[in-house]
Amino acid sequence: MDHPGELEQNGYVILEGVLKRHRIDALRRELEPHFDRRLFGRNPFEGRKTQRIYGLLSKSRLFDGLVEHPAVLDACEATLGPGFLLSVAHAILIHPGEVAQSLHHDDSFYPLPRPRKALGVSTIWALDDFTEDNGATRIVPGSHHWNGEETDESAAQPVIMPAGSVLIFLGTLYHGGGANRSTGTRLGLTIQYCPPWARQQENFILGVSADEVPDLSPRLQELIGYGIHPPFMGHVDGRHPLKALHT
Ligand SMILES: O=C(O)CCC(=O)C(=O)O
Repeated sequence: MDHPGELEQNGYVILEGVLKRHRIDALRRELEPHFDRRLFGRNPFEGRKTQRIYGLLSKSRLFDGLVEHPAVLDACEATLGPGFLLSVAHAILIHPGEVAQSLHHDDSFYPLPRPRKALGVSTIWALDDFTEDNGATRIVPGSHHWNGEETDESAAQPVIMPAGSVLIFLGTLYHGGGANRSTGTRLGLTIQYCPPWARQQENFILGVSADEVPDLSPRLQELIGYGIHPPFMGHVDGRHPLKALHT
């Protein structure tokens, strides 16, 4: 499948069977103690019946492989160009009774008029089966071309996909969490990327402890911000940030 071409044309692509059962279970186990804190969304956008675990890279190294998944990185490179950055990585557990989240696009905080090129690539990794009833992400195919003044709720479709799938979509595509009318929870991870010159949503330099940075792969170090976007964006006192970290 030509993912970048499909992504550009439809605004999204769904890859099934990317994670095997044992890996899904391991990821779920890492999140359990954090969900046990029973912290819920603080506003309708986060979801009053939704739990979010932010800062995944500061909680476990098991998420690194998802952030660096080659199919996702290829899609990012095609859309955002070389040197793109990780913008945010968090988990979303939608509980029964949650209402649908409002439709939005993830690169909306870059205040540039639409229609325009995407200034982000987002992913939603399904760690549960996403069904019509349990809060599957809703997307509006083709809405990456919208001019930003219309949001047609009736055009939204649920992304039905088995656990282990990943939905990849452009930062310009309208989408939102679904209402959970089932009796179980729906677990997904959202991992998002931005162009190399844009501000990341998460501050990884503070979020990932400096002691842990050497444990990350060189690619992941670069993705979270330990790199230079030519000619000199990201320097520390005129030097590469990794040199500054090691002295
Ligand atoms: O959880 C989902 O399915 C989507 C959530 C989302 O789009 C968001 O919180 O920005």
